[in-house]
Amino acid sequence: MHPATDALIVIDVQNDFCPGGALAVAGGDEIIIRINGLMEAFGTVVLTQDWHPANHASFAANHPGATPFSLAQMPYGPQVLWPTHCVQGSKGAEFHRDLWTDPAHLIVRKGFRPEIDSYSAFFENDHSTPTGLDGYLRSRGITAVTLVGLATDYCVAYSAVDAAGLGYTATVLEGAARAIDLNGSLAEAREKMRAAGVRLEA
Ligand code: VGL
Ligand code: ZN
Repeated sequence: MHPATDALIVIDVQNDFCPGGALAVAGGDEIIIRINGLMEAFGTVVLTQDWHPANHASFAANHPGATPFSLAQMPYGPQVLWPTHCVQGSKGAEFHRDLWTDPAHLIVRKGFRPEIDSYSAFFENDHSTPTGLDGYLRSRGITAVTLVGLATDYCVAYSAVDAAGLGYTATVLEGAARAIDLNGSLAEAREKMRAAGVRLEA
């Protein structure tokens, strides 16, 4: 059992990020058994859910002529244009059926504003609009977070870097996460996490 000051944050274990989904991450479903087991060892468990409206600006389909996985310039910086995924209320946005959701104390939905994406569980992609998770954890006396889920190089990494920047001890369990790895994004994300002081463990 981890101390009461530690929280487990399970990032985006949703159908669309698992095999067969719209933005499938290789082996995305392999991590679920381990994540379920981890939940029992933490006094605070938070799940996040990527939750986009159909007109979301991160979808290539909403940029005429753009192909999925190309880059667009947004007011807040470069943004990868993704295949349409995790549309609010769709099957793809649901948690994978094997993920244990009963122990979750809080479910954070993110990416619901049409004009801005949110990889991190703490801040949207402008790096300044808060999701409220920091306030929740802080007011419960949490000082350390362990992050797992999908995808290692996007939502997990962004969340971990923000957690470290906010002063939490942040650990990513890489064996309980899987990456998209688009154009070297995994190596880049690991470098950014290390530089931010995130602990990378197996
Ligand atoms: C994610 C790309 C787009 C993630 C979410 O959960 O890592 N990646 N939306
Ligand atoms: Zn998304």
